[in-house]
Amino acid sequence: MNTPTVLLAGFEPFGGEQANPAQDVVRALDGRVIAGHRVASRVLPVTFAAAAEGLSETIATLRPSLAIGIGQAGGRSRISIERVAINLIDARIPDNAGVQPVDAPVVAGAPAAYFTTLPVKAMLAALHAADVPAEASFSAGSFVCNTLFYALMHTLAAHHPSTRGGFIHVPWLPAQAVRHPGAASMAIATLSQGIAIAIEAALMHAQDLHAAGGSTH
Ligand code: PCA
Repeated sequence: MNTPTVLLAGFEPFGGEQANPAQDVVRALDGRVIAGHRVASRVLPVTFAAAAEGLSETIATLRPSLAIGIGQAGGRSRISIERVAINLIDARIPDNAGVQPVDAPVVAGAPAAYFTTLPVKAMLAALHAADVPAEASFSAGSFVCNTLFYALMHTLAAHHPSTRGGFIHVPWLPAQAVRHPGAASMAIATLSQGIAIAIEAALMHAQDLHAAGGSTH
């Protein structure tokens, strides 16, 4: 029998940056076996047109147990597990193809939002137990990451209800934060360890923990 799979999709650099921690971390974990599942990584272009292209085919081929997108959220200080994907694009900057949609849907006529199907609280507990800074987030923004997250959850809901999916935003790398005084960063070793722990916790918890969370933002 084939080893079950976890699909991990991370983005190329964008917005004038030379690196993207999301690209580095998915490459670092490609092929890694976590809780009996092999990680299959993909690096995605930061464009509205292509980010979700081929997503349904990849999922139909790999039939992953989990599908997780990873993106850079410059300025955030912790690994941020996203809870909600919204059906809205409102681009603060142009994407890597120079396209900057304003107030457009990701999928016309589709639901306003989807919740992640990852066990967020269990993943946070595992990360904190390993001393990795992590938080839950209620907004993945309205740029390309949210578009991928929404397209992923829409595809899973329609065609692959047994595959759980979600999105994780990550801080800048230290080399990027050098040019952003005052901004937090996370070293690639901590980030790789953290994403591996998050995947393991998701695989080990079919049900999420009942633990208080929430925030004022
Ligand atoms: N972060 C961007 C898009 C690509 C990435 O890594 C975002 O948060 O939308």
